[in-house]
Amino acid sequence: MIEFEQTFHNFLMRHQEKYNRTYHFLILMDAIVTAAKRIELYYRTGALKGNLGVAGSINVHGEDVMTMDDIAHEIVAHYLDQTQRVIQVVSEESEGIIDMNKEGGRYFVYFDPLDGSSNVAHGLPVGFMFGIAKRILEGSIRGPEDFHLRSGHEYIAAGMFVIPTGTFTLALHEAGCWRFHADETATYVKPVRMTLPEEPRKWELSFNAGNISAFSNKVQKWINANTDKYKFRYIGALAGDFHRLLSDGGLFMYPAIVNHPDPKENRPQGKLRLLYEANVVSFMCKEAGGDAIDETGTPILDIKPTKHHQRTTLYVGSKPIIEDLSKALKG
Ligand code: AHM
Ligand code: MG
Repeated sequence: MIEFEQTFHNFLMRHQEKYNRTYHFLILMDAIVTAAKRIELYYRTGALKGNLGVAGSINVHGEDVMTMDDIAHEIVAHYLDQTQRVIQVVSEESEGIIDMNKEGGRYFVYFDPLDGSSNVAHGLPVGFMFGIAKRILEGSIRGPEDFHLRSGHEYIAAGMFVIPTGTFTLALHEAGCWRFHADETATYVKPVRMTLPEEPRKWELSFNAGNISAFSNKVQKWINANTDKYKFRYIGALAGDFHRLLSDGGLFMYPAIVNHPDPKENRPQGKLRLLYEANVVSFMCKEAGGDAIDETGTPILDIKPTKHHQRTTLYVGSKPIIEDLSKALKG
């Protein structure tokens, strides 16, 4: 007998039916998966075709190089627009908010089409990360759609592809965090529910250790008191680092840079972007039983964005570590 794995598409269809929802979300997710596969294809052959260079350089065919970031952005924006289900998107690679179907669309999509840019030149893991929020539908107590930027707790789903590994993880509002793998036909299959392990044996710490002396004194103190307890891992691409964390537990952080020897290099708001980086992993982490805060101890998902490319500090991972850090940061 042939053994069939459940496909992502079937998983999602059953999810929508179980919760009495429409198929519009299936159409949206189909576009996102199609875009991810196409980005993966470009990424795998990028070094050969000269697509992993910097903008302004010339590839092996003597053509101007479009950076992988631009290619990835164009792919995602194309497939999302085609669905006619998307109201607006915010992409890390576009300065402005991009309007799509403002009248008839149902979803807002916030995405970073190729996160982890320092890995690109090496062909090492990068991420395509996205968060999805929904239109205020007619009859809602909140009244008509006001196109405000959603906080993370208003997302209905968030996910990431770790490229080029063929893994896809999606969290659905109050319905868990699920991982899929691409099979031989490039179909995402075999849903596995991801729950952060309670047992601290495998917990890992993940942050750019080269920045330690530039962190605040409170953060440095916490690090000094805690690093010996855990293993340390850092891929340098949030999707890759967070992918490990979902299986092994622990903490990923990108603290504020406040003590840099060159004050111009300080980043008191942190480096990562709220809408399509921090919110995405924080939403997924919550669905996997974890938590996320910023450096003031505010839950990441509660932050009300005021700018679409807003940055935030980020501490995301196993609940006991986040609780401990929260005390240390507020103390
Ligand atoms: P990017 O959007 O320019 O790629 O920056 C985001 C990335 C994250 O994926 C990663 O966690 C972090 O920046 C790494 O930064 P650093 O090189 O400072 O450690
Ligand atoms: Mg990014």
